Amino acid sequence: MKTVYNPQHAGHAATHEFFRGRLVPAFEIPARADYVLKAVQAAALGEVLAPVDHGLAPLERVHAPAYLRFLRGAHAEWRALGGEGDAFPAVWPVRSLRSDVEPQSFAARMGLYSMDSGTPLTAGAWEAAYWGAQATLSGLEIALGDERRAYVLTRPPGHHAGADFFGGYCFINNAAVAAQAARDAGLQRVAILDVDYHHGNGTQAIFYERADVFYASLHGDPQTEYPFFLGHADERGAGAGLGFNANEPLAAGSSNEAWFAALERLLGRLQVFAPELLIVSLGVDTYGGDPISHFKLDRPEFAALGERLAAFGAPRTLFLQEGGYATEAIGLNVVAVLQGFERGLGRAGSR
Ligand code: OKP
Ligand code: ZN
Repeated sequence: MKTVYNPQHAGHAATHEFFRGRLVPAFEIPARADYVLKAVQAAALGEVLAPVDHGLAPLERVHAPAYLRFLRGAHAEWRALGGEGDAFPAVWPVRSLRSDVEPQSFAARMGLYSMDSGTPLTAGAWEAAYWGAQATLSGLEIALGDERRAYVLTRPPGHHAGADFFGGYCFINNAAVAAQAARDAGLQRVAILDVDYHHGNGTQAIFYERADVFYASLHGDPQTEYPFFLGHADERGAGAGLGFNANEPLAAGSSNEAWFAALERLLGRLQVFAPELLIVSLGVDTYGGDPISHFKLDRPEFAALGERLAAFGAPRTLFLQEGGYATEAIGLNVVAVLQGFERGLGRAGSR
């Protein structure tokens, strides 16, 4: 399987994030991608390619142009105001406050365009996220071609980013950009399977009222797990999209048996949908050793996930890197999924 690697990720290097009222060392750090790249190369998974620039237009198909404009200039605005280091929001337009007027104040716009204070907006965040989306679009082209599959190695992740807000370490929603670009390229049915520990609230929201992109996720129950305010089982889509969203929230600490049973339920739904492209939001923070998550998967389970996704038999599959914070293990965990997938394909091919 070919990998598209986003080298601009390294410029997005937060030192700290807010956690329980204090600044703690950041979890979403450049070393994450460095370890995955090493593991991909050590396993000889396949060619590692650089992203091709597709411009802003495919990002604007998913994100509000005003949000993208804000994001591109945000860190410079913060510096101009005397802000030091990474930028953080401090005020949000919650219920009863207006979010339909874009204020002049930078502090106010930081809040308008974000969902939490846990996402450091670094000097390199825009470049890293922009090129992450370009890597995603480049990976999509490979998956839509003769290769039929690709892996996009990028950070920051994307699935919490909404049409007009950042949060949960995410700025540009790569899965949504890929799904929309695939639709624009003529595919009729696209499925996004989100196996990250956290519910992909941004991806769900972007496609919630659409029947052409099915969002399916299994994740830590939002009653106790981030992002807290979305990801419940009763969220099934709305309007034309009713029936095209599926959530499987699992209690923190759930067993691997429970996790795979939930995966089967989602794959059953997706089998009926019969997507022409399966996009996998591949977070490996479901790992037992993850410092911020509470599932128990390990190498054999990641390999089994990859094999199961090959057996699912989507005509085309695009793997996108999302979370995973046990830095030294995430390369091995990701490669276990991708090698499992390749093994599974080999088996299907020999049938
Ligand atoms: C992003 B992705 C831990 C706080 C957690 C948000 C977690 C975002 C996870 N100190 N803050 O889904 O892996
Ligand atoms: Zn996650």
